[in-house]
Amino acid sequence: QTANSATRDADLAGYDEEQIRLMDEVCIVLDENDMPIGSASKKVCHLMENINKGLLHRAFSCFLFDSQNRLLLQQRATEKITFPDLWTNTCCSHPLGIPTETGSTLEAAVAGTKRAAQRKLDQELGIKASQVPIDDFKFLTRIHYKAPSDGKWGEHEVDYILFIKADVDLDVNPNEVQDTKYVTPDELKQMFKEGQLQFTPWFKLICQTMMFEWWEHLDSGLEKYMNETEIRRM
Ligand code: DMA
Ligand code: MN
Repeated sequence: QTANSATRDADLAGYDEEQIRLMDEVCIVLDENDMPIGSASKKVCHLMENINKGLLHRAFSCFLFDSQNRLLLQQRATEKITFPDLWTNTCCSHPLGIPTETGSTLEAAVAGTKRAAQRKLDQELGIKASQVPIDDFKFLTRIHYKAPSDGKWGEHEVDYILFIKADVDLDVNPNEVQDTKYVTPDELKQMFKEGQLQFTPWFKLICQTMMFEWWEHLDSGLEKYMNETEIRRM
């Protein structure tokens, strides 16, 4: 460990050791137009004191559907430092500040987020890369949003929305995910209506806007929603 690594930091005292270690990951720092302007640790990128000064980073949100078009949801582990215990879409994380996951053209950036999604579907849910081939991911659009978690931590991201249709075998990592559930659109709407479960802010934003329309077009007409160049500001 280096002296300035996240593991030595008072901000992280008391959290899960593995999640503390992951705060050393290198995220891609962006300008408002999603151009990479540098890099910073996951920890630095998720502190509200930095977000409030404008610090913005790149992320992805993956939505995995089975062959019956049911969406796989996950409930985040209690160990997560940001947004613990909340229900959300299949898998979210950040492309890393490494050549294979960074990109300054939209095309290269999309390719990087697909690689990151494949990497994290395995790390969080135990889904092997062979079941989620890179070419099967579909890029829809980018969402720029900001959301506090608990006052100290939060998100401020340009979030790449990726869809993939695949029947997969799960081997859930309990340090990341405490529960999973496949849902139909009606079942998901019912979950929101009942108000018993708590959801992440980005998943709520996406569900309140485009989610159900995209879902309806999963098997026909999704092309018209794909590869949007405009960043949706939410
Ligand atoms: C970060 O997700 C990305 C979005 C879109 C919120 P996360 O907190 O699940 O990232 P990680 O799994 O890397 O901790
Ligand atoms: Mn983030």
